[in-house]
Amino acid sequence: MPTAHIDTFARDNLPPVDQQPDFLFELPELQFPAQLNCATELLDEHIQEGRGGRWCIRGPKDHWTYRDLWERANQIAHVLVQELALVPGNRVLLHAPNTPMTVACWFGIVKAGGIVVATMPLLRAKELKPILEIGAISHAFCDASLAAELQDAAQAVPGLRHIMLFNTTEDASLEAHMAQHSSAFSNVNTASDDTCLIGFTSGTTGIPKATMHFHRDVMATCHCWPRSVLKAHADDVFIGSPPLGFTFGLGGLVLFPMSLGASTVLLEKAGPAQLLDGIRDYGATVAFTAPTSYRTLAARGEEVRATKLRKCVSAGEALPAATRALWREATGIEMIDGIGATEMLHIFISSTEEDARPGATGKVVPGYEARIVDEQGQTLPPGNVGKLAVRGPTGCRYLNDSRQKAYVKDGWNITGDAYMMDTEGYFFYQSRTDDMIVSAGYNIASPEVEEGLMQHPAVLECAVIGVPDAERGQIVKAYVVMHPGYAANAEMVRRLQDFVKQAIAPYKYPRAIEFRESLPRTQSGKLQRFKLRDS
Ligand code: 3UK
Repeated sequence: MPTAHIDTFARDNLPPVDQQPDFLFELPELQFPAQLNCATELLDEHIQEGRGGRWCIRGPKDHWTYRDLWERANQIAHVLVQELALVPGNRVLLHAPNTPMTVACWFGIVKAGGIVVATMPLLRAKELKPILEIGAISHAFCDASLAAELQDAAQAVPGLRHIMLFNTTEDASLEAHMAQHSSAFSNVNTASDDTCLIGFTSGTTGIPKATMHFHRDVMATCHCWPRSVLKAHADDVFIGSPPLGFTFGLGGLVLFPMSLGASTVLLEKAGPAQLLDGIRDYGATVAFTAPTSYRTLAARGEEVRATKLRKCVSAGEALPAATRALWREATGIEMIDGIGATEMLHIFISSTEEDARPGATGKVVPGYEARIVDEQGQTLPPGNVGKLAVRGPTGCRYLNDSRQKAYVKDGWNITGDAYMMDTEGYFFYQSRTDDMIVSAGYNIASPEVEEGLMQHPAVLECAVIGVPDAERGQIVKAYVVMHPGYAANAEMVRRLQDFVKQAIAPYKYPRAIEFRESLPRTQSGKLQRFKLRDS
């Protein structure tokens, strides 16, 4: 296929063909042409078809139409090509909170044939440095408020030639440069299998893994889950908390609304309280956030009921049945749960509100296939717990990484999750395969114990791990954050233990319970059980 990349780094570092997953393109909407630039599809098309005057992105400071975004993205593409000597295929770091300008940079980079590497805003120099190195990043756009950490990281990375700051009044700002350029730009005619984004995996230990995604992958995610499960429309207003450096946020807050011609609300700070304010103030109808955020917001159900919110998507972590029920009772809204992964770009198992089953993530999203396999990769019959294996139009391509062989086996993506599929094709999350606790010979999945605890009114959040024990190998230990107003004492420990014994098989109860003020989480909101293990 005719690549437009002059800098062939991404293509040169793709996993060998025999280590890549199978890709499925059976659906009619997945017939991609040889040349495809996803920025043209998601942005320019709206202008050409007369929708330029519709709202596209709103935030506390800016309200932009599709045309406003298009003009700014075009100017940014000119700055990259004419002033910063970007050639197609170069990697551009995007280090900024969720703002309209961040999205303009995203599209400017993609229009110019560059590869976006978007990062979590709170990353420190120490975490940015390996990203700069692994991605061989040549350019960076950075919100001025986050410049110090990036500049610090860049000192030891000579390959990073240009850092341009925005959201500042300095003369050298990106905005000042943009003002010198035309608001029209002719998008680079990339191949549908040219890489346009590299997503770094969030939050676990060790060296970050860089996942490569093509222009066609971006469009495939827009054509699959949003159409068959989310079913939003052009008049919906999207909102949510995940950062754009996390593909959950990029899809839910930018790609999906734009693929529909809908509008999106970007909040720089999106804790539960700010999210509720945003939902109310902007009339948001579709929300994307993590299970704990819904759990906290459920306490303000009456206020949520008074808004226009109608669709609530939960992903990133397992959604406990208790949280689904709590949210429905508090707000009247049935949640849409979905499992996605950075390697897969977005959600591949999920279900609509009508098909939701408590405790199940859902069914496989049309366009994807999923099965449960044993250690040898053999398919297990329904009702058995095993490893989740998936394939579809998107899949794992680590950038020059030996861990590719662990994620992709026989063409299937092995997500690292233990799941069970029932006879109707519903998939039930058990745990991460490495979060299985083995106590006195029993397999105990951490989330199951957490779910049992969470049904107790005193428990705001909790995390369960296995800790070494001379007699049992491991015992179940729970870290619990209490709702305000409950006493964290020995009596409460006993009460919680008794409660869990009533809720699930008694042998799974937490033999140890420790109270905490908060739990360690990644910037994408995921519980870091390994940090508790090491503590
Ligand atoms: C876990 C879930 C149970 C699961 C993501 C939606 O989370 C995303 O990507 P990550 O690479 O993590 C992937 C892993 O997270 N997980 C995610 N969603 C669920 N477990 N139920 C869920 N609903 O262990 C998975 O392997 O950070 C989520 C869209 C895009 C994403 N990147």
